[in-house]
Amino acid sequence: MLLPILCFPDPKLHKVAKPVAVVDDRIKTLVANMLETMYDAKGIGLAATQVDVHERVIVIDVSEERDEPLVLINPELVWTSPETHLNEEGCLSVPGIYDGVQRFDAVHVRAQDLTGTARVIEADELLAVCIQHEMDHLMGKVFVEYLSPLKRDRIKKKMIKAQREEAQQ
Ligand code: K2U
Ligand code: ZN
Repeated sequence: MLLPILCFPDPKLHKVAKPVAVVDDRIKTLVANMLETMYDAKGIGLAATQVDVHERVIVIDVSEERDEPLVLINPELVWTSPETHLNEEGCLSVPGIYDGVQRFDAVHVRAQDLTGTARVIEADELLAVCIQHEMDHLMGKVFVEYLSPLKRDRIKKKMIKAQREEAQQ
């Protein structure tokens, strides 16, 4: 089922997610709902924090065909490249806002999959950017926090205005 996505500046987006103790049916249902929600929202990634579940679960699909879902449970960065680059980012929790964020070019992430088996994923390009963006969400961080306070305040006002208008319709 589709899950509502929290919108910045909702304070719940800043909660720190807790590790998943057991990859059980509840987590499997959560992952299925997160994937459905991500595909419906045309996103290439979604963190549990964004659907107001504060546990360390991320779903990603950067494939062209939108048919290669990646599930990261209790992800942890085990290696980051020395090189970083600036990348234009968007966020399903900050609709309509795109701006540059500095990210590692490549990362290695250790995470459990839906069977609970841990493995290391070596990522570069868009997948590396997406993983870093989603892992920030689990730490309660939204990409607009990397921007200047001036830009961030402008975005906050814009989002509040948009949400107010939406409520009035
Ligand atoms: O809100 C989210 O976490 C989904 C993000 C994931 C993402 C952000 C920046 C860069 C890569 C991934 C996006 O809203 S998904 C939308 C999107 C689609 C293609 C390219 C960039 C962003
Ligand atoms: Zn996001």
